[in-house]
Amino acid sequence: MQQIPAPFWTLVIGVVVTLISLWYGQNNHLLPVQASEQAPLVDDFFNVMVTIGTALFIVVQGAIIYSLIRFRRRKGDDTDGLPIEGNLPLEAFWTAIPAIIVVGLGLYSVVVFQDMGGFAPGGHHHGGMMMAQAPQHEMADVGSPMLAQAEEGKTRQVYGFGASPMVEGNIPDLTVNVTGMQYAWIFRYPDTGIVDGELHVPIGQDVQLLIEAQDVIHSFWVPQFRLKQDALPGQPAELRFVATKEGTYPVVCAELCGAYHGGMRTQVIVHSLEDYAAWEASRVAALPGSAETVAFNSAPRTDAEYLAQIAQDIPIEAAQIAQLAPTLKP
Ligand SMILES: [Cu+2]
Repeated sequence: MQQIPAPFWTLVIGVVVTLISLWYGQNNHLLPVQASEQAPLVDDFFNVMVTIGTALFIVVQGAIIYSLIRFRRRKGDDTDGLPIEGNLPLEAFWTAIPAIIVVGLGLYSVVVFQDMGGFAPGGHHHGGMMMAQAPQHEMADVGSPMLAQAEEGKTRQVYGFGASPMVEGNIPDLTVNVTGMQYAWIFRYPDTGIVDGELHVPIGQDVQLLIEAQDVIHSFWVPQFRLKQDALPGQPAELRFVATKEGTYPVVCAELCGAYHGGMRTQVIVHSLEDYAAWEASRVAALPGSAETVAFNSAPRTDAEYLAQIAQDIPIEAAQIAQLAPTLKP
C-alpha cells in the first residue's frame, strides 16, 4: 500500500464518493409523490442538496473512521501526539469550498423561486400588478351572491406565488378564495358560490388561490404540490399551481397558530375534468336558492306550522312540563 502514491488514492476516493453521491441524490426517495407542475423544480433543487450533503457526510465520517483506525494509540505508547499547527492553504481551501457551495445553492434557489412564480424580474412581484380581490365573507354570508360582491371588491396588492413566467398575464382557469382560521380552512368558489371545507380542483388547470387569514398567521401547505404560502390577516396572498396527478392530498397548516394547530388539516382533491364538473354541478344544485332547494320548500309555512312538525318528534311528559313551572304553585 505504501508503494501507491497518495494523490492516486485521493483521486480514486474522490471519484467513488462523487459517484455514490450522484446516485443517492437521484435515488433518495425522501419526498412524497409529485402532484403539481411546480413539484419537479423543487425536487431537482432538493436532489442537488442531497447530493452535496451525501458527499460531505461520506468525507467527514470517512475521515473520522479512518483516523480512529489509522491513528489509534499503540500498546505501550504514552507519548503526546505531534504538535500540528495552522495550515493556511488547507484553511483557505475549506473556507472557499463551502462558500462556493452556499452561494451556488442560493442562486439556484432564487431561480427555482422565480420559475415557480415567486416574483417577477425587476423587483416587485408581478411588477406591482394589482388584482381585484373578492372580499372575504363572514360565515353568515354563506351562499350569498358572491359574483355581485366580487365586482365591488377592492383592488389590493397580492403577494405570494403567482403565475410562472411562462403564463404570466394569463387569467387562471379557476380562482378559489381561501380563508385560514383557528382551526380550519374554508374554500369559497366565487364563480359558483360553493363553500367547502376541502379544496376540489380539476387536473391540468391553472388554479389560483387567494389566501387570507381571519385571526392569526396560518400557512397553507400541500407537501405533494411542494407549495406553501403563509396566510396573513389583512394581507391577501396568492398561490398559483397546476395539479398534475389525480388523488387526495393533505393540506397542512405549517404555522404554529394556537392550541389546536396540529388539528388544522384538510384535503385537496384533484379530480379529472369530468369528475370535477360533476362535483361542481352537484354542489351548485345543493346551494340555498338553487332550483332544487326551492322545490323542497315550495310551500311557505307559518311559525306554528313549522314548530308543530318539529314538536311531533319531541316526546314530552306531563311531569316534565310541571317541573318547568314549579313557582306557579301557591
Ligand atoms: Cu393554522
